Amino acid sequence: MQVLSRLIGVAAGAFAVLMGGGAALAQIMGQPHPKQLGFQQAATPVMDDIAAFHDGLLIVISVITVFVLALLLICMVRFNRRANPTPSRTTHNTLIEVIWTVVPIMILTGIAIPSFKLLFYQLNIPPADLTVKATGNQWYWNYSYPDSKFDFDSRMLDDNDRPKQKPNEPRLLAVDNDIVVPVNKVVHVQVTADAAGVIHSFAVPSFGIKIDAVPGRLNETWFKAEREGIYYGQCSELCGRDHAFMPIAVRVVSEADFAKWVEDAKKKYARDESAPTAVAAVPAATQ
Ligand SMILES: [Cu+2]
Repeated sequence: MQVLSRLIGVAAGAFAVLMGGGAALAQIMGQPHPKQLGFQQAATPVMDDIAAFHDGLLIVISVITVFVLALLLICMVRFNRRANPTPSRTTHNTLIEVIWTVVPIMILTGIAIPSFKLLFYQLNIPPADLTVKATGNQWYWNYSYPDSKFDFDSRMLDDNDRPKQKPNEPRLLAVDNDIVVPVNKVVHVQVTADAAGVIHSFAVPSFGIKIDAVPGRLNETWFKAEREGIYYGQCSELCGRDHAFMPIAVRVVSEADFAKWVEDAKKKYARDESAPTAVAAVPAATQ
């Protein structure tokens, strides 16, 4: 299954390159495709494991469903009133009862062990190479790089701006300022929401991350993107009017490109420390 979805992903990517002809288009890895089956192509080890676990469960579910269906059909055909006019009065069979208790327990345990392993893998954050803080606002994201001391807003490009600024990027997913991270590095993501705002959710499907952004609370997750490219996600908590229009775009670049971007970003997003902040300038009563 996973191999198949990989092949479909690669084929779709190749098709996109042929049709679009742009290098920038080939870079777009994490987005939905028309007629997509299954998950978006995995870009992190966590998402690889989620996809493998999902595919394994699909096999278990299918076998159980076929087995139960077969039992039902046998009952319907062999034990209906016409085929079996005088039913047996059997009520208990110890061996069968033990089997139908023990086998499901074994199946559930077999599912639970890899499931917990995967949960711990997701939740135990390895030593981080980089920290990014994502703050959900109504209705855009703000990303802060505490190591480099800058932050910036990231807003969706509308139908006027996108064709001008990022024509190769998908509608409703392209943003003005991407999160930029280095490839093959552990990125620690702190997630919260504007204190006066509502709950959002930071989710990037091809990274296998989805975590609530709650006002007054700092949640955290991590990812290690293993391939360069642009990966999209969306706010995944119904957060109000423009919930559908606060996408997330993560650009995974080489380490050298990341260092260059950080230097540029420090200048581009520099703040005048002496200036009053926007929050302080607006009286609370007007909000
Ligand atoms: Cu939201």
